[in-house]
This record gives sequence, C-alpha cells and structure tokens, in this order.
Amino acid sequence: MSDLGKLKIGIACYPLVGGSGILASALGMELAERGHQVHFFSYAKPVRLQLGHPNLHFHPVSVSKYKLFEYADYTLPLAVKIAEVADHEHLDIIHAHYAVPHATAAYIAKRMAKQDKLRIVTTLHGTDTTLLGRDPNYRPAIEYSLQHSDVVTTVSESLRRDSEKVFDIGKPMRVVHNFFKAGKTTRSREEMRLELGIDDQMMLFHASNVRSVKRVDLLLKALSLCKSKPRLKLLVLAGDSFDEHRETVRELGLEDMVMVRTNGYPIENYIAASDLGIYTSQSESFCLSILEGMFLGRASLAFRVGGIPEVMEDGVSGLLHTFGDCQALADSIDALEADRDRVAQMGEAGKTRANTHFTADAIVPKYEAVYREALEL
Ligand code: GMT
Repeated sequence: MSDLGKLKIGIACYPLVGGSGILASALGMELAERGHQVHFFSYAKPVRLQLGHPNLHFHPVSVSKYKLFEYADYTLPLAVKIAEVADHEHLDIIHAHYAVPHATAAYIAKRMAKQDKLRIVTTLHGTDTTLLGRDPNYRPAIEYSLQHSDVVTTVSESLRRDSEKVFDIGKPMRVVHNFFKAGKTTRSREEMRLELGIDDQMMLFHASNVRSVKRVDLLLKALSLCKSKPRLKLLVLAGDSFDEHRETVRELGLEDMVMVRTNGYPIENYIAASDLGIYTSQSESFCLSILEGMFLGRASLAFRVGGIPEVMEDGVSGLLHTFGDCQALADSIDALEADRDRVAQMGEAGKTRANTHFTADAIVPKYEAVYREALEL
C-alpha cells in the first residue's frame, strides 16, 4: 500500500459477456479512476474493459495445449501469472470475481508469491454457488478456496443466504450489491427503432447469455400468450448463440415478433430504443440487465427469484410474478401495453432507485472498505 492509502489490486475475471466479468471490469475502471493501481488477469481482454487509463493494466494468461491434456488447464497458468505480477508489482489484493477457478488460482498464487501480505477477496456472482456449488466435483474445492479467501462477498442478500447454505467457510460473507454506470447513447431512439423496423409497437427487451437458467422457453411462452401480440416486438440481446431457441420461436409462430442481436453494443442504444425489460430466469443472483434498464429509465417484468426483488421493487419499478407463471406475465404485458403512462412511471421510479442505491459512488467505496478490512486481518 502506498503512503496515500492507494492500493495495488489484481482482478481475476472472465472476459466474456457475462455479469461477473462486466461488473469486474466496471469496478476495475472505477478503482483506477480513484487512484488505485489495477491489474486485470484473464485469457482475453474483458469485453467491457476500456484500457488507456495509466492506472489500468491487463495481463493476458496464455494456456499451453499439450497433447497429453485432453482438457487444457487454465487454473495453473492463471495462478503463475498472478504470483509473478504480485511479486513484481507488490500487489496488496487479489480480487477474484466468480470463484471457479479465480479464487483457487488466487490461493495458489498467494502460496507461491514471495510477498506474504497479499490478501484475497472473492466475490461470488451466482452460478458459482447455485450451479457449481451443488456439483460434487466442484463444491469441496470451491469451499476450500473460499475458506482461504480473506473476505468473501456476494452480490445480493439472496446469494449470501444461498451461499452460506452451500458452503461452510467459517466466517460471515459480506453483501456488496452490483452497480452500473450508463454510458452515453450514440444513436437516437428514433434511429434505432427505424433500423429495427419498429414504429409504435411496444418493444420488449431481454439481454442475457440465453443459457438454460435464463428460461428463454418461458419468455417465449409468455409472449405467445399475450393478447396484444400484434402491437409487440421482442428484442433479444444474446450474449451467446440463440440457435437452440429458434425452433421454439417457429413452433409458437413468433417469427415476426422476435429479433435477435448477438453483438448489441453499446447496450445503452438498444435499451433506450426499448420500452420494457423482460426476464424469466429460474435463478438470478442480482440480474445486472434489470439494473442497466433502470438506469436508462426502463422498467422490467420478471419472475420473483433470487436477488431480483433487491434490485427492483415490485409494483414500483417493475412487476414481479411467481416463477413459471407465464399467464400472469402475459397479462401484465397486455395491461402495460394498454397503459404506456404506467410503463413510463415505473421506468422513472426505477431510475431514481438506481441512482440512489446502485451507482459507482454508492458501491465502489464498499469494495474499498472490504479491501482495507482484508489488509487489516
Ligand atoms: O448468468 C449470467 O448472466 C452470467 C453470470 C456471471 O457470473 O457472469 O451472472 C451472474 O452474475 C451477475 C453479476 O453479478 C448477476 O447479475 C447475475 O444475476 C448472475 N447470474 C445468475 O445468478 C444466474
């Protein structure tokens, strides 16, 4: 740590279009702005990480593909890179975003590094608990890595409760909610809607990696049950291939309603062009996409799962329904299609809530406090 209390922080995360990598990137950029030295570790540059700030550094991790290995190993090269940089740069903290394999690599790195003051903070993001934490091939290794993290945080109360049921780590977990900082839109709403072929229809919006936990099948089913179908469009910003859902779109006769974009950047342009978010996940620790919508004044409809009720307030900044109740979701879409003023009111309420609770200025100091706590241990 420097005399001025600025830290040297390593961040290990996934580089893909996934909430944990997005949050880690945003956090790193904010920490750099606040005068800390931030070193990113990943196998590719995280998609939303904008390098260029003198305090931001990226250390790519190369994986060797030996013939003997049926599955290339990433954990060890990641640990080696973290240890090398920790020694060279005198890192204070390694912040592992998503336990597998980042927390394990951080622990190995700490044991290898010559500097004994290195502290590990691990943030659980969701499926590292809810999916991998229940997998007997992973659970003991995750638990061990969390036990050897100095501080463990989760992105919602709900995920903390779930994680404490799954893992016995011998210390309390801390909740630090996610944050978002909206960038400026680069194209107007009118221009975007023209390009998407939308006039005055209500444009529903869904952004996710469209994997099975997101239950895109239920999203499409709810859409098919709407009476206002001719006046609706759905835009899916898919972080992964949408191919496996195309058959369902055809079966339900939704071809004319559903638009899919796999490279939806900047996301702000698409959200601003839309009217209402829609999320049907069976499990969601936070749902960063709902928060992104809130910052741009867009309300969402969702199933009441995981941390979603901590992000948006039912009936105020959006509407929540019991998981799986596609008819209730469809009824809400119909009601809101007929009452655009209510959609706008909920959007404004969400924006106020987002700007009160989930800004970088509200959340980043909480991580800084966690780092200082870890260093005092
Ligand atoms: O499920 C995803 O969308 C990706 C995953 C990740 O870790 O990259 O998202 C998880 O972390 C996000 C950021 O903290 C949360 O907003 C998501 O709710 C969470 N996803 C799940 O728990 C399914």
